[in-house]
Amino acid sequence: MGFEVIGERINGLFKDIRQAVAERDPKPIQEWALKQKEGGAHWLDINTGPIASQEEQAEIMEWLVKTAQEVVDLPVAIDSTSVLAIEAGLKAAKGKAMINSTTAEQAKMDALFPLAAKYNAAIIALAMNEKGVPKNSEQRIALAMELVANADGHGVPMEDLYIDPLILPVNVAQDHVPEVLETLRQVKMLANPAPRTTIGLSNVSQKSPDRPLINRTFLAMAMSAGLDSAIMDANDDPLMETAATGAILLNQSIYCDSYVKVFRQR
Ligand code: THG
Repeated sequence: MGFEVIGERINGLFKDIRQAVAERDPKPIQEWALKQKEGGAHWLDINTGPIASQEEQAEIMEWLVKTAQEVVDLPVAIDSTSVLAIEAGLKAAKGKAMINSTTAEQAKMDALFPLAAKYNAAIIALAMNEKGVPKNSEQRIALAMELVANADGHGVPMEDLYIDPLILPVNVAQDHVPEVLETLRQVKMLANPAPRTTIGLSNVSQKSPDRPLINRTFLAMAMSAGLDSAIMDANDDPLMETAATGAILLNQSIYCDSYVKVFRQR
C-alpha cells in the first residue's frame, strides 16, 4: 500500500459546500467528488461543517456520503466530532470506510473503536485528549500509545489505525512543527506491524501567504519522517507531484518514467 491521498474538499468549511448543504444541492458535491478523483484522490474526506444539532449533522452526513458515492467509487473518510453523524455515515457508505476521528479521550475511544471493528472501517486517531493538543512529541507519543493499546483491545488491526499527530498553523504554532515530525518517526516504532499515519496537511499553512509552497514542503518532510497518508488538496498539481515523487524517492512505489501519472491513476 503506497501513500494515500484523502481529498479535503467536501467540507462545510468551504463556502460552496456550505451553501450546497444548506440548499441540499447535489451538484457541487458531485462535481468535487469527480474532480478530486480526477486529481488522484484515493479517499474523499466528508465533513458537514459546523451544525448545531447532532440529529441534523447525522442526516446531512448521510446525504453527503450517498451524494458523493453516487458518482464516484472512492471510499469515504467520515469527518465529524459527532458519534451519531459518524454512525450515519458508516451506514450510508459503500465499500471500505474511514472514521475521522477519535481522540485519546476514553469515552470517545470506547464509542468509536467498537464501531470501527463492527463496520470493518479504518479509523483516524488524534494525539489529543480532554486537555487539548500536547506541546511536544513525548506527550503526543504517550497519547499515541494509549490509542494503539485501545485500538488493539477492541480488535482494530494496525493497518486500519491512522495516528494523526495534529499539525497546527506554522504562523501561530511554529514550535509544534518539528514536534509533529518527531512524533511521526516514533509512531512508526510503536508496534509491529506499525500503525499508519495521517495529517490534515492544509492546517499547516492556514492564514499564511503562499500556502501551496508551505504545504508541499511540509509534505515532503513529513513523508520522510513516516507519513503515509494526508487529508489534502488533490487538485494542487505541484503538491500531488511532490507526493508521487516522495513515494518514489522513499522506494515505496516502483520507479517508471510516468510515475506521476501512475500515482494519480492508482
Ligand atoms: N486531522 C484530521 N482531520 C481533519 C483535519 C486534521 N479534517 C479537517 C482538516 N483538519 C483538514 N481539512 C482541511 C480543509 C480545509 C482547510 C484546511 C484543512 C482550509 N480551508 C480554507 C481556510 O480555512 O482557509 C477554506 C477557505 C475557503 O473557504 O476557500 O484551509 O488536522 N484527522
